[in-house]
Amino acid sequence: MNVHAPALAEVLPFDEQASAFAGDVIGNLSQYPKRLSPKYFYDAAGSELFEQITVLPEYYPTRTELGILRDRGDAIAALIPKGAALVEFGAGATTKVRLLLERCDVGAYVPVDISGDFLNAQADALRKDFPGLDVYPVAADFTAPFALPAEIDGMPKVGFFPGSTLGNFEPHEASAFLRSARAILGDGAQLIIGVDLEKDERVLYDAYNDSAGVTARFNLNVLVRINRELGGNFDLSAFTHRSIYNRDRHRIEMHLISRKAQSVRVLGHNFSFRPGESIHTESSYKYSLERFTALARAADWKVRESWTDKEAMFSVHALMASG
Ligand code: AVI
Repeated sequence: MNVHAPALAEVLPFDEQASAFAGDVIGNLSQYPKRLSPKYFYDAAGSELFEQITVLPEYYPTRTELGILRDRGDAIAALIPKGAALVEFGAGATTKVRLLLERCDVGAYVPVDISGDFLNAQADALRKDFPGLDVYPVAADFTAPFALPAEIDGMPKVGFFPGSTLGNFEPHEASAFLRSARAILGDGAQLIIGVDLEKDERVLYDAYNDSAGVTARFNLNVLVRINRELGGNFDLSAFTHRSIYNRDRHRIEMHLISRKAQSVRVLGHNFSFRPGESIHTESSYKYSLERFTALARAADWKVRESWTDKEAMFSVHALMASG
C-alpha cells in the first residue's frame, strides 16, 4: 500500500471498509461545502499515480526530503541509539528508511501499516538486504493506539514518520497523532519526522498543478473509485482539478470543481452541483519551523535537532519525548 494511505485509512474488514467508504462519501457529499476524505485517494491506481507525482519536476517534497536524509543521514543516524527499535509509521517504499538503516546499528525495524500483505513483502525485501536485521511488521492503523511487538520490549524506541504525511492531517488530527505516537513509543523515545515548509506560493501552486496533469488525474481518481466501488455515475469530464494555496490557513487545498449544473447519483442518493461548485478533496498543511515546534511541544515532544535543505523547502526533525 502507498506510504501515505495507512495514515489516513482505518483497519477494518473488507465489508466494513466498503460500508465506511459508502457512509463517508454519502455523508460528506451531503454537506455544504462538499468534501471527500484524502484517505480515499489511495486505491491501487491512486497509489500508482502518487508514485508518479513524487518524481514530477514540480513536486519538490519527495526529492528534497530524500536529499536531506542523504546529506544529513550521518547526523540523523548518530541520534539513533545502538540496538534501538526503529518504528516506521506507515511503511511504504523503503527508500527513505534504508537511508537510516544503512547508517545505524538498530536492534529491530517495526514497520506499521494497514496492509498486511504489503508489509510482509516489504519486510522480506529488507531482511534480504539487511541480513541479521530483525523485522517485526505490525498491521495496524497507526493513527489509533496499537501495541508494539513484545520482542522490542526494553529496546530504546525511535519513531520514523517521513513524507510530510502529517501535513494531510487537520491541525487537531496532527496533534492527536503526535500525542498517540508519544504514548505508543513511551518515555525516552525519539521521533524522526519529515515536515513540508511554507514557501513561495508559486512553487507550492506548481507542485500541486503540475504541467503533465498527473495531480489532476490523482484528484479525479477518487471519482473513478466512487463510480467503480459505489456504483456512482460521476461524469469525469464534468469536473476539473483545482489546487489553490490558502494563505490564512497555511495549506494547499485540492478541489474538484463542477463545470456545470449537474446531478450525480451514488448508492441511490442524488447530489446536485451548481456550476463552479467544489468538492474539497485534500488539504496539505505547510508549517513554519516555529509553528511545527509549537505543535510538537503541545504534544509532549521537544525538538532536539532540525535539518532543512539549502533553500528551506522541507524539514526533517528529531524530536525527544518530554512531559
Ligand atoms: C501524501 N501527501 C504528503 C501528499 C502532499 O503533498 O500533501 C499528497 C499529494 N497531494 C497532491 N500531491 C501530493
